[in-house]
Amino acid sequence: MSYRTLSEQEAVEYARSIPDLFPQDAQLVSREIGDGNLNFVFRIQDEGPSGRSIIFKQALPYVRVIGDSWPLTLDRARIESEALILENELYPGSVPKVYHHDTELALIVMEDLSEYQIMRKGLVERKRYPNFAKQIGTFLARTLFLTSDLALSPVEKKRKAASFTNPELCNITENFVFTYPFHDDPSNAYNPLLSDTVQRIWKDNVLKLEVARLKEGFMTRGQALLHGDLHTGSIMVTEEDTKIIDPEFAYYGPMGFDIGALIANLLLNYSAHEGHTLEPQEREIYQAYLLDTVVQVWDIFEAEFRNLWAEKAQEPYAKTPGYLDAYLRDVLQDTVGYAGCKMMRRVIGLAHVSDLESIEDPALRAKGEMLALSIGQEFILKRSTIASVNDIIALVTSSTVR
Ligand code: SR1
Ligand code: MG
Repeated sequence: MSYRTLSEQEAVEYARSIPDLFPQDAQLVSREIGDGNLNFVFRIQDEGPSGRSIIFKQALPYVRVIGDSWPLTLDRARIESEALILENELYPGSVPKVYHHDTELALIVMEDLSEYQIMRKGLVERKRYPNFAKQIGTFLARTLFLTSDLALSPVEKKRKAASFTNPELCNITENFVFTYPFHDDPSNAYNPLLSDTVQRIWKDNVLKLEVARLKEGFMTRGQALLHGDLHTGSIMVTEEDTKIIDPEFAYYGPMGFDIGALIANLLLNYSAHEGHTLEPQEREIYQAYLLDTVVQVWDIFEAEFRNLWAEKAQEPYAKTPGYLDAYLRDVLQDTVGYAGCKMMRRVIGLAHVSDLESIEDPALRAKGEMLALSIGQEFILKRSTIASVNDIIALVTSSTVR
């Protein structure tokens, strides 16, 4: 079948055609539930006794949030399905199961995680996830280490990098994360109360030089297979479990980009709490929980990465004294720099986050947004001074609105 976007009814017919997915007498209903920037997402459910449900994710040939003026490759569905399958091999159970992939229709049929919640929504409701740091820290260590030159032969790694070449999705990140928010671009959309601050950022050539260096790293440093868009909207959680979804931006890039994306989004929630109407004590307690989560994520990532290095490193220099420490320090400093860019783009650029957008009063929202911009700038400018995760926390807590 050549490419066409599926209607809800066509999605049902397609689901019936996949062997063993539903019982023969299933009473299937389908609903388009996608609220992301790029794709269609259908939930297809048997209203009969099995009660079974699955997810269809279909890529559109353009950026959904922009429209057909920004065409976008359908190959991202292949990349996403191959990344999910590989991530499940590297850390079983960390991603939804893939049941079927149709290259022509750019369609992935996968496990429905309806008992899970998008983590961003949970954080806006100030929920806590006791196992999250352990699970995501392990996911990061395993997926990054095990796809890098540290664990694979150089030939195998380059073959993987070639099959995950993802130019059009990288181009979105290059523009919407690294370029447009730092220039007066028509795609930007920021709170008018931030106007003076944003104008100052656009004129800050010291900051822009550092963003240019970080962008260059994103474009040229193929260290490991990244998820590529690891914000808290790409993570689904229950109180016990974590699943990572949506790796359509996967490509070979700098490890710190994934860890930085995650930390940025925890800190966007932290910043948003400056603007939410709350008892000061309640705010402080939740912000402390978020900072503690950042520390735990890094600590678990580092501990797992060190274990993997000791057990599985193939690189001949792996036993050279000082190499592991130097490697991790570079990843940490990249993490901080990329976290800074990711925080700033969500305030100035096209794509915002509900952590901040759920604050209705623009003046209160500006408090959170200003803090996010302040932390972001500190991270970008001071990343080379960072030697431990506690240094990151010190930069956050010393950041004030400026
Ligand atoms: C123009 S698309 C904006 C963003 O949506 C995705 O989730 C990525 O973060 C992308 O940058
Ligand atoms: Mg996504």
